[in-house]
Amino acid sequence: MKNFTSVKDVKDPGGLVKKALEIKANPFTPDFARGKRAGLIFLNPSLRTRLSSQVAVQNLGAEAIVLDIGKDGWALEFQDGVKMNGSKAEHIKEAAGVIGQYFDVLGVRTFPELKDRNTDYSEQLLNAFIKYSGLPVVSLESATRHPLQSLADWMTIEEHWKKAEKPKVVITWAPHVKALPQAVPNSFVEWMREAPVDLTITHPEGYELAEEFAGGVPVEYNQMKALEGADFVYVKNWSSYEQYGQILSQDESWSFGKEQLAVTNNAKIMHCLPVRRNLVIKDEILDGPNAIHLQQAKNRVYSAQAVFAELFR
Ligand code: AN0
Ligand code: CP
Repeated sequence: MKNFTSVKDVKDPGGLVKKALEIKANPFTPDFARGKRAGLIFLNPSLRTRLSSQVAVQNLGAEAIVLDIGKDGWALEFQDGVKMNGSKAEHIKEAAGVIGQYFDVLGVRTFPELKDRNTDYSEQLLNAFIKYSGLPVVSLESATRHPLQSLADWMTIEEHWKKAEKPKVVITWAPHVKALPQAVPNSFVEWMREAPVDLTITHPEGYELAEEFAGGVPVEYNQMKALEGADFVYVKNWSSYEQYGQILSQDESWSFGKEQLAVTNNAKIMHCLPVRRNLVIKDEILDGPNAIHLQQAKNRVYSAQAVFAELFR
């Protein structure tokens, strides 16, 4: 594995899930990557990714250094060939070029702007870090994907499912007050297509995910119908891909509560976090026995550890 930016970077995704579960059983291997360094660069906020990546790197015996480049770094120019007489102080060629001198592996978090779809879906920022740092790069959530999250999600499903038949997994849109990226649902769908599960997507019309992620996966526009018999429900808001970055609905009948849970097969309820309580998911679910969001968050350590272990080699 050269970089970790998508499920496509991984030869055997199911094997990586197994590896991460093995690491969870025995997480402390301080001699594994002693003397190695990871740089973790954040252009956007983070709680889980930031902390779990640092814990993961330390569990491997390596060191992690975090830079909130969006807050503490120089403002970065990503366009080629421009005269830099505006507000941007440093070009990505130098910034990433320098970062490349200091570390063995680089992690980058960069959200989409949700203004121009082509710019976001070209992964301009992530690709610039890959190109100019020359390092193996781990996506800490990019414009279109969040693969460390999806790997932890798959681990969590695997831990909770012991039957021979495939579980029914439903990803449902839920309302939100802000326009959020499609990265988490894109990525969850991209990984679940490789997993032994039956996947259904449900959302109001207009929230279809890009064909490259969701093409061929059944979409049911009636949330209650989609949820019938579900074993796992992944709740997440995202903004429209079609009418790019727009909020098309704030229909609170899609908020996940006990009415929704009642039609499932006593499903486990998942969310990547941060979650807005009583808007996306109701207290009655988050504080109840079906919610497994904290297990997902815990598994972020081991999913990151499995990935950094590969890239430190
Ligand atoms: C981000 C998102 O939806 O992509 C990060 C999730 C891990 N969420 C928010 O901005 C609330
Ligand atoms: N789930 C997740 O990536 O959370 P953070 O944005 O807090 O890192």
